[in-house]
Amino acid sequence: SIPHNQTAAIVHKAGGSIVVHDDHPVKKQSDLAPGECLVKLHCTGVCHTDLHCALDDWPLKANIPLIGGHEGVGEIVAIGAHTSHSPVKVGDRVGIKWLADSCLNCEQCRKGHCDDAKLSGFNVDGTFSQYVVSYVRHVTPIPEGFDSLAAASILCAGVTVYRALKYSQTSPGDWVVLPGAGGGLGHLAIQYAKHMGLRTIAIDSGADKKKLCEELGADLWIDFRESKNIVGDIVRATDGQGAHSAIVTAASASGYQQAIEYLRKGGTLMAVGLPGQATLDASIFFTVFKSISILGSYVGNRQDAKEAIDIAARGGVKCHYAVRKANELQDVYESMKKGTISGRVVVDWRE
Ligand code: 8ID
Ligand code: ZN
Repeated sequence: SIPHNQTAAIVHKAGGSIVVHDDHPVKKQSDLAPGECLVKLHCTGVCHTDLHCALDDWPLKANIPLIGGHEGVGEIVAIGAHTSHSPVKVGDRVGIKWLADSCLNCEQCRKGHCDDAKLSGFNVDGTFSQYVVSYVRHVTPIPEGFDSLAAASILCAGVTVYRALKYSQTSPGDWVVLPGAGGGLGHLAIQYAKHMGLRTIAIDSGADKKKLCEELGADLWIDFRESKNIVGDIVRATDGQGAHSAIVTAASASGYQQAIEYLRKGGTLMAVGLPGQATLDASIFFTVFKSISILGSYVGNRQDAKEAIDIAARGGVKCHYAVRKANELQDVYESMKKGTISGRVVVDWRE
């Protein structure tokens, strides 16, 4: 049966720390609107986006008080009365993504960029709680046999880098540079890139991330704190031509520097990491002269999610994660600020 109260991790003021409460109300089944479902979460990944929202360092503002989290996996325990044509049913295991719901009516929505989007852990409560209200049209079914802890971070980190690689204008055998390669998004980018037949140059810092990137099959590792000449290192590794694409998942502006220099002619910069205040500093001359494409890439659509999940469920990509408890979330944020987390952290709600 569904309890009245639950554990939830809440940020009460912008820039404040996460506080865990045991008495947060669970929405009653009778209060669910048509199209809404209640999901009992198994677990949730922790994305750097959650940290940006808690720190309030973006130009767009999250709802405060905030329940963050947008990489949830759990079981549907209730569906709102009068929900018609639901693609899912009670008992189904589903994933919760950043895009929680969209209007399906506006021009931007038809094109995949709804103006009235509900975003998990941003303007609607996210997955840092034992139960979350979600939407039957947008939850992502998780294939049988695909472990919840392993699936969680595919729902944001995986989908996002899969989509960015898909639109990176590369072909099998091409070189892709991955600044941020040792983080949550980046370590999955190495694997999806390999899966697509690309050759990878992983850029990040520290012995742990180096080990992880090399184990995941990065063709070249560059420590951005140690290298004297990142552009030179990349150009040398790519037959003097430069890389075909860069997928920047660094959470800082520094990860974007030099990309125009180390891309070859016709290369593509995919902007993914979201420092809130920085601007892109690119040489206009060389962007034109080298016919460089600069593209922003924002999560992925429901089809991208299905494709990214299917590849991971078949074992083509594996999230490297450490399991932590809800009351450790503030610690996790401190480590994320320092950049000391290799891969992902997943909070297990079943413990
Ligand atoms: O839809 C989107 N575009 C989307 C989706 C999900 C997340 C964007 N994001 C954004 C997040 O908001 C965040 O800004 O992507 C960024 C990375 O998220 P993450 O992978 O969850 O963060 P992380 O695990 O902390 O990894 C970031 C890595 O970047 C490295 C760090 O060492 C860390 O491993 N890094 C930094 I900071 N500066 C670097 C640099 N100059 C760098 N790596 C290379 N060069
Ligand atoms: Zn995310």
